[in-house]
Amino acid sequence: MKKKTRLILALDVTTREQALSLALQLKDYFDAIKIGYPLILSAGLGIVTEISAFAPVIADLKVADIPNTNRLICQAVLGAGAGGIIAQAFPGKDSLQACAKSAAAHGADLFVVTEMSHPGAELFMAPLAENMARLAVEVGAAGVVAPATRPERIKLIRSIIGERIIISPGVGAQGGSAGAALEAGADYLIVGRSVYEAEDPVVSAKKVLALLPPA
Ligand code: OMP
Repeated sequence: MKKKTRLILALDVTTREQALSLALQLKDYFDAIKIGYPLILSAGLGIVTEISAFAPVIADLKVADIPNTNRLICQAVLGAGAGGIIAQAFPGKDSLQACAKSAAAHGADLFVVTEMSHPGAELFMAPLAENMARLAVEVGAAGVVAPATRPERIKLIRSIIGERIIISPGVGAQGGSAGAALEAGADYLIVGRSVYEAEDPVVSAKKVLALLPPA
């Protein structure tokens, strides 16, 4: 994933047609397109292959199983063409290592969730976020996911992971500020509904871009 716009599109739509139309219109405004359960379960794994043909795809499957199952999940989606995968750290080091190994075998990037962006994440995830970040470093992940809704947490995670990549959801629909997240240390912002649900998604993407502070 080359850093140009610093934006990642969360493509959480549920038909192949809508996904392809949005991806084609928006690909130049985003450095990658994130595809997760809503789209893959509706349109099939083939959508990963189709979109990967013209844009880098991050598979947001928040992989969180035993090592062997993690390996099978990663193989399926990375084999379909995704260049990145998001996994959870809480199942432990062996589980995360299985994802790291599979990512390395495919030349793909592993991103590890530290603490999620929604309010409920404060209960169980926030107290453990630093451990999750340390585990991401230990397994050699390319980067982590950290919340734009809590920029002070991005700063903390940055102090743990050094130069690794931070991708940060929660801008727009969840109320987070793009400028604050970038200033706190995020490398990329993940943006979904505020763009793909807009009356004109291209205009909305351009607006988000125009409001970003200089790189
Ligand atoms: P919007 O809230 O519509 O901009 O979308 C945010 C996207 O980021 C969705 O695809 C979420 O599933 C994802 N996400 C979060 O919102 N919070 C997190 O903590 C982690 C993710 C993620 O891993 O991408």
